[in-house]
Order: sequence, then C-alpha cells, then structure tokens
Amino acid sequence: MPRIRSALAAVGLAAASLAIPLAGTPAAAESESESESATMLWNCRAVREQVGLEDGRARAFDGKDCHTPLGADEGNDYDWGDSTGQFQKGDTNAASSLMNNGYSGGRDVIAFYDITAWDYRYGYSCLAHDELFADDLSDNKFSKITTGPYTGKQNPMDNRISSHRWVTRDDCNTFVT
Ligand SMILES: [Ca+2]
Ligand SMILES: [Ca+2]
Ligand SMILES: [Ca+2]
Repeated sequence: MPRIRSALAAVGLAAASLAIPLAGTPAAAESESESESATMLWNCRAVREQVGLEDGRARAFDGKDCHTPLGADEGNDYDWGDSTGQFQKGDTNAASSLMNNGYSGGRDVIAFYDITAWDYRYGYSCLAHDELFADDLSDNKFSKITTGPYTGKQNPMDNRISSHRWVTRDDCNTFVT
C-alpha cells in the first residue's frame, strides 16, 4: 500500500498535482490510516465482486470503504443535489468512497467535481478505470481552484462531491489515489 501510494504520488507530481498534500501528511497519521485502510478494504472488494468488474456504472457511497450506496450511474450527473438523475438531494456533499465499474476504453475515467455543472475551475479529481475504487476520500484533495478569490486553494474531497461525468484519461491532471 505505501509503495502504491508513493508511485501514484510520483505520477501526480509529473502531472503537477497532489504532491503537496501527500508530502504534508504527518508520519504518525499516515501509518495509522494505513493500518485502518488495510482492515477496511474488504467491503469495497466485496461490493466489487458482487457487481462484477464492469457494469458501466460510476458508484459513490456515503461511508468509507463502500458502505451505504448513494447512487450508481451509467451516465453523467451535473448536480448531485437536484431531483433528477441517479444522484439527488442529500447525495451532494456526502460521498466518502467511490468505485469505477466503467467499461474499459474511451471514456472510462470518472471526473468528480466540488461544485455542480462539471466546473473544473473550482476543483475536480478523476478516478481512473484501473484504480478500481477509492475506499477513503479523506486521503484526497480536489485540484487547485483556478478562479475567484480562492485561487490556488485545494479543498478536501470527502463529503464535497457535487457532480460527475465520464471522461478520458487525457482529460485529467488530478487523480484520486
Ligand atoms: Ca460521507
Ligand atoms: Ca442529479
Ligand atoms: Ca460540493
């Protein structure tokens, strides 16, 4: 797990993202969360087995480790807090873990955004097809804000996602780890 994470951090560094929050994590907190995630991971794996590897859907869960499903969407949803689509009302600003069950190839990466209407300028992050799932979003931050008074700020992803859409890997500079 630590090796995987540092490999991904190197990728993030190459893409000019994510290096700062990872470097800023205290060593003690890091080792604690590592052992915690090692015991938690089984539920995301169980969900994945249940679903099958690919059913074309983007999944999000209220709890860590894929507990308490919020929705499973074959398409895009521009507002997780409205009354349409697979994500509605209380689903906005609630997701704490994610899963990518998309079909491999083309738009098989899911971009998640802090605000509605897929506005990347206020922060986004992509869950790659081969990353499979993110069991604890408290480890992750959105990309830097690029407009307005909070330009340069990186908000945490946990309990903040408000829209998603399917994209290609080339559309992303920031990835969920
Ligand atoms: Ca939550
Ligand atoms: Ca919606
Ligand atoms: Ca939000």
